[in-house]
Amino acid sequence: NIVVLGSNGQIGTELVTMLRKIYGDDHVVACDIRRPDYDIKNSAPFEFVNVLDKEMINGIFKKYKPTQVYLLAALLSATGEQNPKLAWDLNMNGLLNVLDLALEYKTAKVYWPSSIAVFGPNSPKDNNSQYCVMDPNTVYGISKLAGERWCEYYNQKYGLDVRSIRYPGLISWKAAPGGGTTDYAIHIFHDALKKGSYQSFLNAGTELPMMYMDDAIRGTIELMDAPADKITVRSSYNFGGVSFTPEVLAAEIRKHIPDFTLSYTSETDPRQQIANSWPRSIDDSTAAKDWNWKPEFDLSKLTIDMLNNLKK
Ligand code: VAH
Repeated sequence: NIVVLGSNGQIGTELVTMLRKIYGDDHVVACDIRRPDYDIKNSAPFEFVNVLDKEMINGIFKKYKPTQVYLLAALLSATGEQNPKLAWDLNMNGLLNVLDLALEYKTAKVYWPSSIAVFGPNSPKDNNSQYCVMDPNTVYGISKLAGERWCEYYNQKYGLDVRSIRYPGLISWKAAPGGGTTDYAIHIFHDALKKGSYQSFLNAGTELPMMYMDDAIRGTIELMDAPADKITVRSSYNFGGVSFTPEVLAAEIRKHIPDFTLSYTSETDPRQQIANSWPRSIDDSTAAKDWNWKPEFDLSKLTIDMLNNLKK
């Protein structure tokens, strides 16, 4: 069995769908603190789980004896800044609960997502390598950097096969984003179709690494399927995707919606500070070397796919 904790999130929703395609509905247990209404009639296994409650997670490990566990539950960068203690508690203790139980139940593989948010104001701005200065100044980034250290520790000290990817901003249409700084790159598509215009909370020149969800999900599955001896990074793999600014994204949208207009919020949004602390681009050559990782969606392709699917 495969257990996905945080199955209702932007990533979890699509990861559960993909895992069920591969392993069969009944072998993938979706777990979250609430069940999405579209899912209620679904007969595939769902469990109410709060990852802060170690006893609840223990019950899931005991009941399903999972061979793989994906821990996706977290507060993201923007929401995390509104609730720093809960963000630290959920992101950190949720991970430690799962790492401990995975050891106890001898779970074969654990997956935990990190983020480019582990980089901070003094990190390089371009083509960041796996190992460089990392001084994250959001609770989310701090918890992801600390979490990476714990994942590597449990691998090296106890032999736990835990794997991780530093996702860029993820763009998708199936599930709503969860309070991130990069969510403008999702809202812009909805508004472009609905209103023909969008007001961005990040300013025109804010270049950030992004990735289409299809690539992120495929990369996650490829990493989890890679032979253990190919994995040379036990903190978290850089993923680069495609870097662009709101201005560049708007120009791409205009190729399909010619009179689309982009404006900017007048007062500075707290998410601008967060975005300013992150790099413009990431070097993911280690993932390319270790398991031939290669993203497929460039800006043009992801724009077409988003508009086509949101138009339906
Ligand atoms: C966020 N979407 O904005 C997430 C992600 C790199 C950004 O970690 O917080």
